[in-house]
Order: sequence, then structure tokens, then C-alpha cells
Amino acid sequence: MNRDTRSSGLDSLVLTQVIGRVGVITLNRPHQLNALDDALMDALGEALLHFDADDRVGTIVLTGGPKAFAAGADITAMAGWSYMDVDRTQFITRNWETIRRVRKPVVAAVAGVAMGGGCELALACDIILAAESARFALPEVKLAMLPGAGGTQRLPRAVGKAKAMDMCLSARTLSAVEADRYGLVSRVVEEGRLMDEALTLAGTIADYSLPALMAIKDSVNRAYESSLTEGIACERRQLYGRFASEDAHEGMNAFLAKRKPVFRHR
Ligand code: CO8
Repeated sequence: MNRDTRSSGLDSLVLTQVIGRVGVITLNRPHQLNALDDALMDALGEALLHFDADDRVGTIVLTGGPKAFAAGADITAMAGWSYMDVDRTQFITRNWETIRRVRKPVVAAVAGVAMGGGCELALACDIILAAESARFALPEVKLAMLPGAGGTQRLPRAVGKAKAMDMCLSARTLSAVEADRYGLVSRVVEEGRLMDEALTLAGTIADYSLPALMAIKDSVNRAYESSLTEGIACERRQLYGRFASEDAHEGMNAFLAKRKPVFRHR
């Protein structure tokens, strides 16, 4: 794999690096277990939008540290807020939902805890790879709060109502193996191999035609967000759209000529 890497400064709240066609974003508040505050979420949003606009990047990997992907919203920051503080600054919609605007595939590579907003952030990604140490929980009920960064909506869609209710109401923690069995994560990988596996997966995806990847992501998200009729209509439009793509003709012609396709991401 071409490891053409560029890194941001080590004192940043997020570190960014480009490896081949993969943009890697690392949450970097290790002493607070990557607790998510406004500044971190603004930096994350900026990094996501930057990679989404960068033609050299086909896929994004979002990761944390060995101990924590992220331990949730920053309780220290939130503890003093009033209703009006949250409402006036639109805390959640201002920077928590940026990830929804990203059109390229986003792979979460999770080691250690993914709790509360950290679990919700992973759920907002397209694929979750979990190291054996990964732990998933929505423990907000212990604070008399609720999973308010999409957790009550995305978790039932991922694991079904009964298991989502169990996790949200009892705050139980899932091991990586349980999370895999529940369908919350797509793969569990050996502890030391998390980033290698994530980069290999993201690199494989990034080599496909980017407009095709974005069409697939949009269509799968419709399955999740709309009725079957609307989802099928979206998929059909995306399918017809493929015939306007140079890459789709290249892919089909290369298959017929028994050669490797050369995608230009157009
Ligand atoms: N916020 C702020 N600081 C945190 C957080 C957090 N969520 N989690 C850990 N830290 C800090 C600790 O306070 C500690 O700091 P210090 O060293 O200064 O005392 C440091 O990180 C290390 O933590 P621990 O000593 O507790 O480490 P342990 O290994 O003993 O425990 C745990 C790890 C189990 C992850 C434990 O830290 C924990 O339970 N953390 C809180 C988890 C939690 O409740 N998360 C949910 C938060 S609420 C939320 O996410 C709402 C999302 C909805 C969005 C709302 C937006 C407004």
C-alpha cells in the first residue's frame, strides 16, 4: 500500500493522515478518554469535511486510542449547562451531525470504550471494525440523561428494539464479541491488527469508483431512513445514474475484455 502520509500537529484534538487513498482521523484527547466536547467535535467536523472534499481520498477511517475510541460527551463541559445554553447554541445539530453530510464511506476502527456519544459516533459511521478490547455502551441513564446524539434512533435500527431497549435502559456494556453477534459491528479483529485491518478494508473500498461508492452509501442509508418504496425509488435512480458514469462503462468493458479496470472516479 502506498503510505504517502501527511500528519497534522501532535497537539491537535484530532490528528489527520493520508495513507494511499485513505484519510485517517484520530481522536486525540487521550487523558479524557477522548470525551467529546465542542472543540473536539468542531475539529472532527472540519477534518471530515476536508477529507470529503479531497479528491485524493476515497475512504475515511475514524479511530481513537487503545484505551478509548471515545468515552462519550464531555460530562465536565455539560454539567454546568442550562437548557437555554444548549438550545441557543444548538450544540447537537451544530457539530454532532456533520458526519451525516459526508458522502464518502467512513469506517470506524474501535478499540477500548465506545460509550455514550462515543458509541453514537461509531454508529454514525458506515462500517464498524472492533478490536477484541472494544466495549460498547449507552450509559447515559446513569446520569439521568439519554443517548441524545442519535443513539435512540440508530441503535434500534442496528440491533432491533429489544436489544436497544436493554442497552439504553439498563446501561449494560457489550463486549466486542457480543456487539458482533448483535450486528452492531461488522467485524472483530485481533487487538494489535485493528489499524492494519481498517486500512486494508478502507484501501480496498477506496480503490473502487468513488461515485459508485457514494451511490451505494446513499442507497443503503435510504433503507435505514425511509420506506421500502422510497428506498427502491432512490436505488433505481442511482442505478440509472451509473450509466452516466465513465467508471461504470470502464468496469463493464474491463470485465468483458478480461482486464483490470482503471477507475478515474468520474
Ligand atoms: N466526560 C469527561 N471526562 C471523562 C469522561 C466523559 N464522558 N469519561 C472519562 N473521563 C475522564 C475521567 O474523568 C478521568 O479524568 P481524570 O483523570 O481527570 O479524573 C479520565 O477521563 C479517565 O477516566 P477514568 O479514570 O474514569 O477511567 P476508567 O478506566 O476507570 O473508566 C470509563 C473508564 C468506564 C469509560 C469511565 O471513565 C466512565 O464511565 N466514563 C463516563 C462514560 C459515560 O457516562 N459516557 C456517557 C456520557 S453522556 C453522553 O455521551 C451523552 C451523549 C449525548 C450528546 C449530548 C450532547 C449535549
